[in-house]
Amino acid sequence: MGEADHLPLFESKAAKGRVLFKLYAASMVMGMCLIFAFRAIHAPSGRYSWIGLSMAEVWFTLYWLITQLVRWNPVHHYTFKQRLSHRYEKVLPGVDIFVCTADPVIEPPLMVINTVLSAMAYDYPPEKLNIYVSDDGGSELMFYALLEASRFSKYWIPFCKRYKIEPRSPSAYFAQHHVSPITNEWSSIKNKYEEMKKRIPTKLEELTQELKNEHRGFQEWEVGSSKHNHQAIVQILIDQRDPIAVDTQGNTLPALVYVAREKRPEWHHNFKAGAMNALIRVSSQISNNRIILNMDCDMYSNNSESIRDAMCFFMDEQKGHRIAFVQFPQNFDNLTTNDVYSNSLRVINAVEIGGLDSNGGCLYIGSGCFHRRDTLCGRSYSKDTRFDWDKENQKTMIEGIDVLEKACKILASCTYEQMTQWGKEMGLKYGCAVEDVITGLAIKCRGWRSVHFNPERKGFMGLAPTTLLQTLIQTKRWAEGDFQIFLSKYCPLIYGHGRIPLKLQISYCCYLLWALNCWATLYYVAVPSYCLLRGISLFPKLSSYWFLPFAYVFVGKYAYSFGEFYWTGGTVKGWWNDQRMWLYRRLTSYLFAFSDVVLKSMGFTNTNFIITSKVADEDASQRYNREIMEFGATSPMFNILSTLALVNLFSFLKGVKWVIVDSNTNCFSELAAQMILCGLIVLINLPIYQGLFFRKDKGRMPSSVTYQSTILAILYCTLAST
Ligand SMILES: *[C@@H]1O[C@H](CO)[C@@H](O)[C@H](O)[C@H]1NC(C)=O
Ligand SMILES: CC(=O)N[C@H]1CO[C@H](CO)[C@@H](O)[C@@H]1O
Repeated sequence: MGEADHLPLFESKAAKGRVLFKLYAASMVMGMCLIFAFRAIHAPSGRYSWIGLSMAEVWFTLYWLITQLVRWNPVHHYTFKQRLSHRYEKVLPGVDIFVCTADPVIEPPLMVINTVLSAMAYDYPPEKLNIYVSDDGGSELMFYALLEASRFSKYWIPFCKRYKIEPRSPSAYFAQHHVSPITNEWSSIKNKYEEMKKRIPTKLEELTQELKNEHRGFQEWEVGSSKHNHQAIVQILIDQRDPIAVDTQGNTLPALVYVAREKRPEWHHNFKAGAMNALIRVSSQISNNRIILNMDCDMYSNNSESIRDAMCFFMDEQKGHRIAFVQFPQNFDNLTTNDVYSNSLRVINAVEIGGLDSNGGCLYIGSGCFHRRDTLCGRSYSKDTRFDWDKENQKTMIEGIDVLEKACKILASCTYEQMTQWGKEMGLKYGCAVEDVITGLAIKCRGWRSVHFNPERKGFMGLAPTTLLQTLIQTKRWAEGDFQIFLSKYCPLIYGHGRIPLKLQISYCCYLLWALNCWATLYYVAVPSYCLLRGISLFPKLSSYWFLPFAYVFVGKYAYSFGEFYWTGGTVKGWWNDQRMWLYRRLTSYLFAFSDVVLKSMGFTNTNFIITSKVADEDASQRYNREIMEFGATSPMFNILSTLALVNLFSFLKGVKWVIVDSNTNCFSELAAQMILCGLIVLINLPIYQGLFFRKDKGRMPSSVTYQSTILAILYCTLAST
């Protein structure tokens, strides 16, 4: 063994500039203390709006402190793949890759097979890769598409490896390389891909008997079966024990398995968590690899070396044995330059999750995550835990593909989980909209650590929502699930007590308390404008020294947020859009998430009163690419946003009238802070006024929203002025 054999496989570096950051945070705390002093000293007796505003400020401060904790000391990790391959190339462990899809309409099979192909083409010994696709749509179209993918992979994988092309999702690759950079082999592969695309039917009627005759697997779809009612289907499309499972160069292909777990109307299927657990069991019967990679069907691999990156963490001799999972951030490749819906998760990925990591372990966020199989299945950490990578995997003993498929079908049946710990102590947890977050928390509470790996070149690229409503509803689902966890027995402050560090418990609250943020923000947007109309002052005069801490905290907070955004690669306009979405998420997504959690806990279950239309027509995607905000649907969320935008506009105009027309400068000094606040809210809401009154395209606010919110806003302002 040489000297080099003792060098670690990864290293961690703390972020720079922490001293400056800590000084900044301390000065902000001083500013906030002065604000509370002002609120206490100048409190007019019996004014509820004052008390309310003070409470909102208390909340902002508490939440701000939590967000500082996750920024206190972020870490970044770097891997050494050369060392890994030098030491362990021969004994690299096998990997089971899970791809989950739920609906062949929303998630077209073509997109899913692109993800699958990118996974099959990882730069890793192919005999150690096994791809499992869980199709909760139970769709023959999906099955056919996978069959085509299994054939195309024989050409695609050798092509990728010979020319070291990136990314290895064919559609992403051909979209980025319009002209042949290589040889005429390129054209031949592209033609094969285009032909395959044409062969994959998009409607069930197009799936003829002739096509079905190509694989015996289609017999599994019984007459009358449907998405919600069918038997378990397990089909091994590429069986590595089969001598014909080789690519055009004679190399083994990664295994490919199609799984549609049994669905019956009377059995609850537990969404993605249920699908993942079925895959864990089925894969244990077939390949039983000790590392599991979980990908969403719209998240293709953008870096063929990601598995090796992950192995650098798991196989590190010093620290690897304690790491349960390695999470890659989610990145999106269909964002526009200024990211009008602020979907990039830029600051969360680059700063916050890294901070959680140093506080005791990052979140598991569902996609792009490598797990150890046994930690996912409930194993606890102990000091003596060691992993012996040299030992061969326990491969299945079952001979014969039919027998194996039959054995797997039992594992994917509805009744299998009855009276077991699945969904509780084993696998992903059930009963929560964000099953991933709660599962990751439970793993850490069993003593494990996790790693957030955010390399320069992104590992996984997916699709972000492309309309305002879709974005708000996605955020609502996350906020709702997170808040549910906070109120459940899994609340990190209780469940994590004594199991994970206190700073990690609190860091978790940064996300679990998203929903609660709605009240303080709503108050700050609605009440100062109301008081402005009444001429009631809620902030110190411009000329008073007390104005300074307010100004300092306000400017400090936004200057810092701008710096962070810009430094992580955002644009100026992107930051402004981010601030707008920050506001909209709080006023709608968080509010609805909060109410849904409360209503559900009181026993009202059918509270899904928001319906999304998923159809994105040609016009809509053009507007998206031109960064024009898309409304175009009726939703109570839009009513709230428009009403508040109008209320602030009216108050602001009234304030301007006082100052300019009535030349009431005394009044201006008293109400200046409120006018600035309203003015900023008006500025950030410009797209809403446009959507309400000036736009003619289909993405404008529906006229019913315009009428309702105008009437509501006028009522509110009349109430304030009388
Ligand atoms: C995705 O991978 C390509 C190379 O295939 C790289 O050029 C690009 O920067 C990656 N995308 C991101 C966002 O890192
Ligand atoms: C900028 C960009 O790539 N936008 C695309 C994102 O995805 C939607 C839907 O798939 C496309 O319509 C956009 O063109």
